[in-house]
Amino acid sequence: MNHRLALFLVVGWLSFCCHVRAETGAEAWLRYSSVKPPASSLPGLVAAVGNGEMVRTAGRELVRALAGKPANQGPVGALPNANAFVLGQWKDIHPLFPELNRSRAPAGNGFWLKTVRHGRAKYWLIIGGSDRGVLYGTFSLLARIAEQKEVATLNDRQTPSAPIRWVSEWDNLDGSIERGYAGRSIFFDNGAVRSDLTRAGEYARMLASIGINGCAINNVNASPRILGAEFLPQLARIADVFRPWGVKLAVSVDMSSPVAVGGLKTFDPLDAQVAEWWRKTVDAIYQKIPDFGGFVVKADSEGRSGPSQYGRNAADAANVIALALHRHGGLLMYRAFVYNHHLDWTDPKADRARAAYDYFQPLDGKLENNVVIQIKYGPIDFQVREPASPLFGAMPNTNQSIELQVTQEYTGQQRHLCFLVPMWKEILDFDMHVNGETPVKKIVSGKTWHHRIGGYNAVVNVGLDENWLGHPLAMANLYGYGRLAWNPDLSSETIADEWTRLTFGNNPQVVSTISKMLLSSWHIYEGYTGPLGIGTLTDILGPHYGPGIESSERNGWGQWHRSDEHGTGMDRTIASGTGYIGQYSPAVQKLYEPLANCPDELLLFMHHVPYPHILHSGKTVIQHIYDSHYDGAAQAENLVTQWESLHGQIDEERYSEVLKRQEYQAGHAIVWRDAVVNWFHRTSGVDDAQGRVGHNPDRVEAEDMQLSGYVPVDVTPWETASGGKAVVCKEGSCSASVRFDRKPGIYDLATQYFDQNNGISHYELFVNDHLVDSWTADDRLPSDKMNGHTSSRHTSSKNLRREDVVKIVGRSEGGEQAPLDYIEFYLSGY
Ligand code: GCV
Repeated sequence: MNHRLALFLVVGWLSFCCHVRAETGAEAWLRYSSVKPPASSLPGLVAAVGNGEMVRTAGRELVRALAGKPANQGPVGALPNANAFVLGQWKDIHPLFPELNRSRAPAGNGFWLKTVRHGRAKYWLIIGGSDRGVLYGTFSLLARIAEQKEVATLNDRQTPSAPIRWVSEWDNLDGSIERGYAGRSIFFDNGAVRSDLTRAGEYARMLASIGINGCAINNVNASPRILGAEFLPQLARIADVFRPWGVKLAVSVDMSSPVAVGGLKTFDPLDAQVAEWWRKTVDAIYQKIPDFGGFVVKADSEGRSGPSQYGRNAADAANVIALALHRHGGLLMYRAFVYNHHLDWTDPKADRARAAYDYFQPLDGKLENNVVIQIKYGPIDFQVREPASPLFGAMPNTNQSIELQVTQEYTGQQRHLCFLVPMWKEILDFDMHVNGETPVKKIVSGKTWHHRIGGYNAVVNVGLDENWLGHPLAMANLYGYGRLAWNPDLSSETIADEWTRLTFGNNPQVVSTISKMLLSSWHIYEGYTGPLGIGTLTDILGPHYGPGIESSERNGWGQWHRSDEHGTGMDRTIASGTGYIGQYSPAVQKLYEPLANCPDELLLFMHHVPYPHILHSGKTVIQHIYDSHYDGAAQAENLVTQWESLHGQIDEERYSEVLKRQEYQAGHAIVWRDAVVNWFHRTSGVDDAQGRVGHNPDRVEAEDMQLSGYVPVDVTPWETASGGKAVVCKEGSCSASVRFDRKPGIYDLATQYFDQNNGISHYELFVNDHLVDSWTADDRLPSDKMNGHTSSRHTSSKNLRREDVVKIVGRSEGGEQAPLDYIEFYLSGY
């Protein structure tokens, strides 16, 4: 026989069924824990046909998943005469199975899962259009088994929706990660590639399992050193651990590299020496890394160098690099995130949202055919709600890809649960109406305008934390991203269900509870952070985490919402505003331009309206702002209850890890709620129809308590502390006390304090001088000040009687002064 056929005998799998191990989250959705007794009806033989590295990887993965050790490994002459998995490329498999002769080959990186019978033997065929297809088919079959779906009879063909399915990591060479929330880089440390790349290999496996085929490993704010000659062998080591999993290595490059590492005097893209430098540099890369994927470029953006320095444009810049890559089949992903961050706030026509279209649309048709314009899903910057970028509909002669963000920069930084798949789907399904029915997913796949390339790139920013992204449930976003890039027609419900089964098992209560939590979480987060398309009302000038309502205003960054005493929202209309809406096709203009048509959820993105403006929902804008924040915070609290209902049904490790984060989120949602509603109340002067804003009958301000050592201080911005004030303990140990004067009963006593990252504080709660609870504020929240990033909540439960003295004692270490904001008493069960 012509083809190499390696046979693996899976031994010992049944004995693995009940093995209990600590769940760290490191295995993500590849736990294979439910690949068990249906196993008995599945074969114990794996036959890999062909010589490809990825086919061998796939064979090993099957054996690993089935919890067996490979035995009798090695070349054999013929198919086993017993039930077996048989995997390989179409060209290698179909000669072995004459009955397939009249069938179509799977396309490209697609696969075909098919069961066939030969005499007494039954074969589970995993047929790839390519080596990668075999790998993807194998993971798909394993997922089916793990989700306890029918696998006895298979006939499933799948083809990826788009050729580019990449991830990007914003890792710096020193090992830090821009907008990373799960530890340090798995690739770099101390200016070099890590010596131990085990995690990088594991990451590639995880990416392959969801069909990802490229990974740009370094920050788009790129260090030119990445292209230095001494770095190349190090990059090659990463490519080596990616290769078995079909993940191509890519890097982000800085436009000034010809000067910074090439020693040239210019990086003018039209200079012949510069072109030559890119050609030589790229040739050297391909010599060491023949399957190199290409470059990602951020230029003329947020202070990065770029072609504008020489009066050139993005096409000039992209093309010179693209030509160097083209000879080797490499791609140039040029980011459309180009805007002026010194915009004039006083100019009512200035609008950052217009920037990508204004800059790139005139370049349509001027880019080499291996250039891909990489467009963030919305025209601003990964906000909790944005419309689809108008640029998707505006470059028919250009390859495009959509940029999504798995790392939750503006959506809770993996301390808040925010499953982004429903949001991404709204964008991908949005019809740009540019050429018949043209949803974004069809445009970026290349199908609308018949481009050979196009697709997806998402910023992920996994780190060295064992569970990859910090919050165990945040991994649903990475999984969901890969699944959507593979097939954007999958529903959010299907993706949530799949991920939960693979990650937590098939217990129906677990599956339905976690799916429900995931599916509701984006709207919950949107509700208490930035409703009606106003943008995430976070601290734009800081870490983009907690509330900072006014931080976006009166500066050049252009993330404005222009709220004042009269009204709120950006006027982006053609008639009276910035004209942004005019960048869409006429059909989409009709949706957004007339106030009466504009959907509520994007109203404040498109229009400036007075607070009493009535929404389609029948509520006024201001009442919606109040209600959505109270509802959102209440729902965040309810996520805790939902999670608690799973106690005992999943492993204790991940249960406690998630519980801790959900409790934190519930507390921080209150911080968000109060900051936003109080800010709008003060600004608009309109009362909450339900009387909640400004009335907190259960709350006692720290500055109103009896203080010993503690002194009151103002907090900035004022809306991030109750009453704008807190108390701090400048030296030693201080206390704040209050006499309890409410109905006796069991109370939840919530202490609101600030947990800065420049010190540690210790708190003790006493009732009548008996120590009731104590805790330490030592989290690494992203600020060294008292503000919306650091405001935190600790809840204790206690039976209280009238006249009891409740006292909090704070003691500080370092720069954090055991700050207190308020305490709140809630009768338990209410
Ligand atoms: C890597 C936002 C982020 C930056 C990021 C930039 C980008 O502005 O806050 O950290 O830079 O987007 O996407 O280039």
